[in-house]
Amino acid sequence: MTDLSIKTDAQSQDHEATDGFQLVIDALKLNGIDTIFGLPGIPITDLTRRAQANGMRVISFRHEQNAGNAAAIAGFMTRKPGICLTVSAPGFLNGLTALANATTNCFPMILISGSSEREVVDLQQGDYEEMDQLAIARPLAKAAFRVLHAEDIGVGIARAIRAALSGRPGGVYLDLPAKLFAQSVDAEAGRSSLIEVVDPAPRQIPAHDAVQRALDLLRGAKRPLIILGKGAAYAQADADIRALVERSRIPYLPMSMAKGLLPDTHEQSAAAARSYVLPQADVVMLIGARLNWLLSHGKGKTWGGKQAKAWGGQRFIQVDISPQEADSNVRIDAPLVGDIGSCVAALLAGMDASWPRPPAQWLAAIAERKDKNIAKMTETLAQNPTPMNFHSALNVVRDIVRANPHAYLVNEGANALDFTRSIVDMYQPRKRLDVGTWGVMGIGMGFAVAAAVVSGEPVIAIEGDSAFGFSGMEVETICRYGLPVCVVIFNNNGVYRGTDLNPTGGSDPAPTAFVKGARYDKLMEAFGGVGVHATTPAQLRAAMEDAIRTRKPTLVNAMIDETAGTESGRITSLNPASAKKK
Ligand code: OXT
Ligand code: ADP
Ligand code: MG
Repeated sequence: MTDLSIKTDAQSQDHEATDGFQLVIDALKLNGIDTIFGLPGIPITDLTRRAQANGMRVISFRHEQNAGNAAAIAGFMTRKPGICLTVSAPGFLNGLTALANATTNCFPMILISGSSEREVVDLQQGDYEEMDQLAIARPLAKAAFRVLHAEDIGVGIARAIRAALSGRPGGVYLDLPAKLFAQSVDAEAGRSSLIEVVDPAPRQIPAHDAVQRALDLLRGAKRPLIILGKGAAYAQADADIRALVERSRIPYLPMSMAKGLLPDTHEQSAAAARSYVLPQADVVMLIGARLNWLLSHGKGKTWGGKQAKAWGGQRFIQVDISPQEADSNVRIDAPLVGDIGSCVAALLAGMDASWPRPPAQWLAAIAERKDKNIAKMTETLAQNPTPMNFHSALNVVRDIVRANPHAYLVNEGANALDFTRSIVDMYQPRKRLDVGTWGVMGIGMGFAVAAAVVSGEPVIAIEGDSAFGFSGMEVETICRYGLPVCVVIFNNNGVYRGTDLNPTGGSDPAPTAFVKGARYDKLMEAFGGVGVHATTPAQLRAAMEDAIRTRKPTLVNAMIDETAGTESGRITSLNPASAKKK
């Protein structure tokens, strides 16, 4: 540790001095971090002001959870940790859900919270916003650190960056007590205490024998399948991943946030035959995807169950940076541990011109299922019922995204999520940002703000009316920063549907029902944005086209048939009541 004694105000006046506020800003900037998502207040108000004065972008939110979600998705988009800055106790807790969600999703972010004085907190003497934040954050973060002395700020930020980015990315908590910010130190000594992190996400080269094992298994497959997950999207190895899929000619299935890694219209995409390929595939190569609930844990009916056992069961290859991921749910026959860029490059190097084409029968069977499903979907999308339903509205969104493949698509809800995922094709990597591993509501406006701020591209947010409510106040933030965000609310008057009634006949509404015909568009108008009430696909199309063309903050209140949704969207089977019925 460099010896930097804390100076009194009088001493500081003698030579050039710096302080904790400045060192935090300098340490972030030195590491190429130019944006802070946060919410000001004691003790970090001046940190936000001075960061802005120092040329950083400071995006100030209305609730810390949304700032945290913005930081997390900025991390996913850029492979630099997104920074969320909050005040102590309540502000910290508001940011914590986003931190835990980032860790769960393997997104790199750093939650920096101001905190109360250690001496008072530890004796529980009732300080302003007293809370032992470090202890609370630790189990929910990949790592958690506290800095007590200004001379350690450089180390603290460096450790946080390394922890967030290296290996499996995740959320990191950095605790900065109020007193730290005002500590004054010699400017030169302060400068030299900062660390520019060298190679924060070191490549992890897979072992040669592990690559060979994976290739051998894949080569012998009769019905091979590749599953691309959001880890593959995060890795930014887009060209090699596409080359691997195309050279091997193996059908692939994109997980939700891996859509667009190859265009969804790619002939090898098996997305439209999902329920056929999962149980039928004999060798499955997972690239940056976990065998968690979204993949039915790699077992049971979705995966062929007893039927698959009869022909020897499925074999798995798993490409992942975490050595502990393999065997978490089922046996992994060929774990390939390393960063996806290096692993995919090594696999490609082992696939020469003699690589066998997957059996024609397998490809033909998939094509048949796929064509059937796509034809069915095309027929449904062509209908124009009154009132508008999810399909007729999404037919419009699908066209708009096809015409604007550079636009980001943020998506949350239940039916609003599930229908959008299967209907709206994505054409470019990392453009679809959604509820992720937890299926969490509330990511919508935070993700939309970050996507627009980080990329400058237009953002379309398709939101269930319930989902929107979790972060809806951030439309003010969208207007304040003049962001090119078009929020489309699929307003079906409630959670899943708008038709539920109170069984007692009492005056309280059913728990899932909202105010009917609510005018969310007025909320956007309140802050100077464009609000549109759309009851037909034509109105929705016009509004979305205008929003993309003008780049004005827009909210389209798209009225959807309140009877159209199903309980929990596509995951009805996870409801305890449905499980009991089975
Ligand atoms: O193969 P089959 O025949 O099966 O068909 C599949 C594909 O082959 C086919 N397909 C295609 N066909 C043709 N063409 C193309 N291109 C094509 N592509 C696919 O379509 C089907 C479906 O394909 P898919 O989607 O790939 O397959 P499937 O089987 O669905 O995949 C399984 C899963 C598990 C991978 C998938 O379903 C998935 O990713 N699911 C994620 C689900 C999820 O995360 N849901 C969100 C959580 S629900 C619930 O928890 C909610 N809450 C509670 C709550 C939460 N979450 N958070 C917090 C903080 N508090 C509370 C709440 C409050 S949702 C919710 C609000 C809901 O109300 P809203 O108003 O917001 O929303 P509405 O419902 O709209 O009212
Ligand atoms: P999905 O929900 O799309 O299936 P998951 O979040 O379950 O994706 O899985 C992502 C996986 O990707 C995690 O197991 C994580 O360890 C892994 N991962 C993330 N980044 C990399 C990387 N650069 N290289 C290798 N694996 C990675
Ligand atoms: Mg709804």
